[in-house]
Amino acid sequence: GRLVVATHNAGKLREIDDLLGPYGFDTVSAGELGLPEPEETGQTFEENAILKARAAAEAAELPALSDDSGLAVDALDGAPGIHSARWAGPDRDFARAMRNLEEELQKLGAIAPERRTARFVSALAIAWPDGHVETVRGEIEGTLVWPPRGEQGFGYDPMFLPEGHARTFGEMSAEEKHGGRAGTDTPPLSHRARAFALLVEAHIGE
Ligand code: ITT
Repeated sequence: GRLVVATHNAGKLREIDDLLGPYGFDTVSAGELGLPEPEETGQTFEENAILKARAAAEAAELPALSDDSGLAVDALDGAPGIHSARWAGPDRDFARAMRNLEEELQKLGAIAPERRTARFVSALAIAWPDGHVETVRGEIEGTLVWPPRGEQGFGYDPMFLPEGHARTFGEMSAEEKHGGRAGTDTPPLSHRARAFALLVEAHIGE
């Protein structure tokens, strides 16, 4: 059936469309529908994901899938976390956001990889026009490198080296960042792909 992908972030939209590919949804983005961006007033990834999915489902009168995500840095007590997009300013300048992040780490003397641990978090929410909503969460652990490496992906990807891997998300193709498809023997890799696998298991099915 028809499904609204409730995001205005082009990088995310590409990944979600990829991940949804095998399930035969007829997707339309919040941007294409001209839906407004609700204010993200929640205190958690899940609360913000729910706000976005519900707003889109009600406005479009269709089921809607949203993602609220971010980078939680241990040395910064979980910052930027739910504020990850806002750290990039109104013009969404992630080169600057990454420089700011590195400056904060330098101030703390966080040079050794053990002091530069972080995780990406993705909360996905799927909401129906009647207000019913389900959420799942995926996470991936890694360390932050400097300087950033790679031109692929989006946001903080060039700084994020996933645990057990030699290349940053910025150096990985979309396929490699996703890892295995839901239902295959290879496990999902990225926070978003991991959350998506849980969503498929619990709420989309095959
Ligand atoms: P929507 O709310 O319209 O979906 P947004 O960019 O405002 O778009 P968020 O509030 O969830 O979305 O912010 C998440 C930010 O975290 C995003 O802008 C990226 O900077 C970062 N982020 C999330 N997932 C990421 C990923 O897979 N790779 C790199 N950065 C990521």
